[in-house]
Amino acid sequence: MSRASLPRVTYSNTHADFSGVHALLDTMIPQVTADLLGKSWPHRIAGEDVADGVLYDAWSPIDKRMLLGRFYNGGRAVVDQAVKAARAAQPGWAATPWPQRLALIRRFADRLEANKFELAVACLLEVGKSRLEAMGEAEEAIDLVRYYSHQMEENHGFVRPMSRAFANEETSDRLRPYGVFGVIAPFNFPLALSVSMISAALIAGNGVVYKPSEFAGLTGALIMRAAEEAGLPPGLFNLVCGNGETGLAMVEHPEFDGFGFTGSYRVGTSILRAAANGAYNRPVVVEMGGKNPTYVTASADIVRAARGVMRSAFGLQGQKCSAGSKVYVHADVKQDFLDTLVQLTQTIKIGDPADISVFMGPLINEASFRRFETACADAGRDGHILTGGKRLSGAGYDHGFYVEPTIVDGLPADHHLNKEELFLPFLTIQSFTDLSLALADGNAVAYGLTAGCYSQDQGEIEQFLDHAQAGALYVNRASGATTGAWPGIQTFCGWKGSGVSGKGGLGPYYLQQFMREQSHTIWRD
Ligand code: UN1
Repeated sequence: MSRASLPRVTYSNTHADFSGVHALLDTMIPQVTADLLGKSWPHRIAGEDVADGVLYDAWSPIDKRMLLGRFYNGGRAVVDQAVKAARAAQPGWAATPWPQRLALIRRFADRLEANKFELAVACLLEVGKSRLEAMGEAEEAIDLVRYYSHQMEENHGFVRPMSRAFANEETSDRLRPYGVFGVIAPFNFPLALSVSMISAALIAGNGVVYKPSEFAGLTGALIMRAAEEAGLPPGLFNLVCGNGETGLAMVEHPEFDGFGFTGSYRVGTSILRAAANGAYNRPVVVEMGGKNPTYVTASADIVRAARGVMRSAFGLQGQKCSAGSKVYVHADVKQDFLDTLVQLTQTIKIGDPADISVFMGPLINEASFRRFETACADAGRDGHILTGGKRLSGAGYDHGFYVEPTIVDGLPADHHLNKEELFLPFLTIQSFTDLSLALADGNAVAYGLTAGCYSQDQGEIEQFLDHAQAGALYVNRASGATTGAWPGIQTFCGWKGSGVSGKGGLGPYYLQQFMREQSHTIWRD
């Protein structure tokens, strides 16, 4: 089968035949390991390598002896150089008619597509994603660029004629780029979330300085390479690697006109505050965490509910802001649901994600592993661990951060494990008899990203859709209770602590956030 005729992996087409994709991955995984790992990756500024800063080694969470690559922790001087390069290139880009900009951006999507197996394998090795999570993400990144490009076109470049106050007065409304955006991306979806922010900023006519997560520099460098292959003007899009200090140097630099950030609530909030510290407040397009509930009512299809909850709680080891981290189950079906869910969870294969049968790879790092240990200790003390709770050891596990998917019952409703985002394969269970009280409790968290419901009762479904306080709601989805949003299909909008602007990625109002409005009124005698 040719590459082009292989089925595309999305997060939700779980029943498709991916044997051809796996056969190609069987050859790509060793090839990418041999070709790409262990190299030094300098920053890329104005189309040039810049080897500046303290060099650090990045190791794979799959096996800490596997050197992913060497990256430079960028300091203030490098950030300054990158923002100046972007400032120099951006006016020309903004002045380029938007259809021409789109032609180049679409070449970027084509390059991502041509390299998608390499990108997915890099993501698998770097972040420890399963094969299908990694392929799904590569496909999502491609679709994001194409979807936002389509939005630009559908909105005619966001220039529209307005009403006339006088016959000889002509007014138009237009959205214009801000200038240069600093894009700070997370480790968990290093392709899709990076590309989402980068492409939206560029399509809108901005320049970009992009900092991938310090745990995802390799995928970051490959995104940069795809953009260069597409022929984006040098300096318009620059890559600066580094840790939180580098991110801080970006948000403290006065020459950025705005920021795109996806990551934790804590860091997102600090960026919102820092961005207000310059001569004036600057825009920040933020997407932050989640504590996403699923409601399983007495009328639910229990097998479907258990499958959807398992996939959303434990896919990518629970390290998604969309992960389903708490379940409210009706008391009448609680035992049946838990029996099914626990049994299904115990069949999960954990290990090296290069293995075709593995569903859960490792946690990203030691800090996550410590958080898991603390959460399990608290859960054992204050509730009952139904399954999981331990680190895996022995052959294949000792050199990575492998833990068991964990389900906990019996915690008090206001326990911190029911309220805080953990970013771990850790699911808490609460039971209810009154759906309205369950919804009120599910809403009583600082986040509002996604929520799920399993029910065969139309009244219950409507109650869920009317009252759940989250940006993406899913009903009766077997492929995922709270995860699996796709560009142009499900908008990913953070309510409350999960976002700020009330508009989300993947949807029709995202691109506009990288532009500012201007009204042109011209009097013609
Ligand atoms: C994330 O959850 O961190 O909806 C990003 C999903 C994917 C990834 C979202 N589009 O699950």
